[in-house]
Amino acid sequence: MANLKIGLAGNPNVGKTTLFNNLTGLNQHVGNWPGKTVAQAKGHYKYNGNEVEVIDLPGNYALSAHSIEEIVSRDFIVDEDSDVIVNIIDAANIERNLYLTVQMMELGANLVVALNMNKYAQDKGYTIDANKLSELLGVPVVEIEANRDIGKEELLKTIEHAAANPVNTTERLVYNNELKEHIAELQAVIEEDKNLLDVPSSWIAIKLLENDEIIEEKIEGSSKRNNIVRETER
Ligand SMILES: Nc1nc2c(ncn2[C@@H]2O[C@H](COP(=O)(O)OP(=O)(O)O)[C@@H](O)[C@H]2O)c(=O)[nH]1
Ligand SMILES: [Mg+2]
Repeated sequence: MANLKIGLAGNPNVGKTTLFNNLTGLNQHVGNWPGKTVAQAKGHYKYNGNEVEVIDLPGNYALSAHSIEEIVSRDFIVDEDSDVIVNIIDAANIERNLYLTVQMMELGANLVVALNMNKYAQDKGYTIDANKLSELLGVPVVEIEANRDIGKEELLKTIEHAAANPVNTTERLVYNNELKEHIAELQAVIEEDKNLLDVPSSWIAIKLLENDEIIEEKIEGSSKRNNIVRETER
């Protein structure tokens, strides 16, 4: 029986499955997500006496629930009692990749960032300061090459440490005071409808301020919709 559970998350084509194969080797099997037509690859590895279950999440650019893959990934982060989400980032496309990272932080995911494709990024003229990135995000950042064993031991150690020392990443996000107040007030109104709270109210509030259509639709069905819309537009 696994005593730790981790998810591999990131944009498409960043090396999630390569890392999954590297970590789990032949100890893996593919099925479907319960009730979904999306393939789910699960595997496990042993490290330092821990049996770690690994789930290769679908590739996403966002987590708004615009596709079944986004819903699967979001639900995994929100509902499954995973210990760590390993966010694989393509170092050559860091800006685009960090959009998803911030979304996972909005959901409070206990993140470890695995910076992949570093060689490729360097060839393109980028140098990424992993320490600085870690400082800015408030989560560990490990440089890896998923198709070789580079950074693997460090990653395994960091995952183990993060599992034992979870970080509430939502608290690491810094908004300016005015926005923070607006989010808090909007959260209070959202929380009046308990039916909405299958995801964190802070996340719903942020999505509403981004005019996210899926979340707006969700609010349409709420008994508190008028108050919520008024507070959003204030
Ligand atoms: N150069 C390089 N290529 C990699 C690395 N990791 C993965 N790739 C390649 O990137 C492509 C996408 O990898 P894949 O694991 O399928 O990405 P996923 O969509 O995130 O699961 C494949 O062609 C991999 O061989 C790496 O560390 N370095
Ligand atoms: Mg893949």
